[in-house]
Amino acid sequence: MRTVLREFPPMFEHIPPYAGDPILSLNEAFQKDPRPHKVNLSIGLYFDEQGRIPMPASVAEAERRVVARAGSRPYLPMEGAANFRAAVQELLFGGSAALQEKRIATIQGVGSSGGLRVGADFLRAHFPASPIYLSTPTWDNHRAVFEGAGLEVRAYPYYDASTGGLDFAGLLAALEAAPARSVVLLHACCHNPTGVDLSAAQWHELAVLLKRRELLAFLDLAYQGYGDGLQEDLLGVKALLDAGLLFFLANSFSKNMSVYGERCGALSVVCESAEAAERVLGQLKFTIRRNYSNPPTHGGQLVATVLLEADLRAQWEQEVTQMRQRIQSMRRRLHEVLSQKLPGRDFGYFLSQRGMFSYTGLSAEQAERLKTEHAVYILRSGRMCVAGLNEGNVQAVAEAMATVLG
Ligand code: KET
Repeated sequence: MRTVLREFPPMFEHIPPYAGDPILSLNEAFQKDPRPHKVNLSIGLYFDEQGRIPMPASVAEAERRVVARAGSRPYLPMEGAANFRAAVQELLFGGSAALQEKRIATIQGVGSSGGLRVGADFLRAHFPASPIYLSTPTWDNHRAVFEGAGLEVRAYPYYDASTGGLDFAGLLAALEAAPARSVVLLHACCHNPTGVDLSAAQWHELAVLLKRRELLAFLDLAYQGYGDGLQEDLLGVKALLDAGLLFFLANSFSKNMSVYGERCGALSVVCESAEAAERVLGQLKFTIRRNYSNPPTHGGQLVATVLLEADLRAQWEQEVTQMRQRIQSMRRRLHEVLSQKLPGRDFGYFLSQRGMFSYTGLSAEQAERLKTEHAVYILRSGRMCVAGLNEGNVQAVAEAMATVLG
């Protein structure tokens, strides 16, 4: 008979508990809330009019085609599937000189989070003295990803609470003072959490500054199509390309194809020459190999099929338009009810902010009251996912907001 010893030499006593992630923890709390009328406006997920996470018809059909064609499953190359990478380059950089001249290194990521992390590891290794500047505020995980990779994280002003708009002068002043070769993280469109974006003229002015000050931009494009359109939302990318800048771009298909759990995204680096792009790609592969070796197959093939097969591409573009327009109509409904309930207050920011999120201006206490008294979940920062609203809940949510604001 073997006796099992129940006395273990302590090994993990020093491991601290995990405080949790502000977005994911709130989403988990929502799942456990038994109240039937609860509304989830916490995490950045697009819900349809019925409150479901949609399966776009284009993606469903792509999946049928992918499964029908699927055979053996060898490892993908470290940099991902060639068709996926080419399709992503065409979507993001189609028609540009950089693409024609083969100056762009693109790897398939594990969501855009994976692309951000691979880029962060690359920067840590090859730009060890460069700090990274993040907007105030930004997606919480930006700090975590870049700090986690060992980069020094600094901040630049972005949101002006007094206007609900952009502090462009503050942004320019901070970047003007940043040391050459600093990295600047920019939301390519639909800024998370504020919904406040740069205009075309502001992108242009920023690009000139980045170039003059020799700063390295790192764009995060997680909401392509949710602002003004798939092409229109590349305004910032195009401004940087036109200015002849070299930059990083992490992009995601989580939201615009509703493939969150498949972890689909990419990282692209625009370089000065085809030869430099080869070397950069090589070092990105090295980073991937020592992290997770190579990406998974399935999600990337869904994305590639939607992007490359003309019928599915056209259908997807329509589906993205519908998602965007539904969010915009929810913005108008929210604005309408709040303006009725609290006359004299200006809720115009709900209309001018773009993408999935609005920065409601609610305090952490007011957000807490929304949750405990009304079963409406928004982040403590006051960020609301407008894409969680529908005709069935928007009136109640707006009234609840008016109550806690009033
Ligand atoms: N960048 C930004 C700006 C972003 O908001 C998210 C996700 C990501 C990257 C990650 O995307 P992915 O491709 O799935 O790795 N944001 C939502 C979900 C989350 O926090 O993970 C959110 O802000 O709610």
